[in-house]
Amino acid sequence: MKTALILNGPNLNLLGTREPQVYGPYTLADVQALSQQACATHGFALDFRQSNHEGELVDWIHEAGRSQATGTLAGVILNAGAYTHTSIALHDAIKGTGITLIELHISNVFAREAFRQHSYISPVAKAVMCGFGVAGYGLAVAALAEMQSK
Ligand code: CA2
Repeated sequence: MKTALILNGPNLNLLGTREPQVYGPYTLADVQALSQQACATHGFALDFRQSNHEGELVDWIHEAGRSQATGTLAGVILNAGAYTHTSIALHDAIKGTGITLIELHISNVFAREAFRQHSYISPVAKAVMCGFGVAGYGLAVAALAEMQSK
């Protein structure tokens, strides 16, 4: 069974505590539970992580590159949070490892402030999803399953 690695960046541990009009009422634990259900449906093991530290996210992408090389990884779903809009380090890590990666955002970043409308992740992602609320996590797992047969 291959693993879907879901990585969450800064402040996503605060989900459900503020800004429900933007991100919904759900906590990150709720998101993990729905991701677990989607992974069970699609035959993946789930590895679900969150970090507020850019370097830790970079290290996890390197780890994903090694797992992809050994054939144990289905791919990565990354909500890089605000690092999406700032991190050349994450861009370089994704490009350098060549991992299959879906960029995910809970909100529609294109309907928000101008600074959220540029992503350093999109050019090195296989696909980009945003604006589906936390349901996007389940949809991204389904998309990862679809990509396996390609
Ligand atoms: O829409 C998304 O998923 C984002 O990646 C969320 C990031 C934001 O910086 C991106 O532009 C879009 C922010 C996550 C922080 O979420 C919070 C939730 C509740 C309270 C405080 C922060």
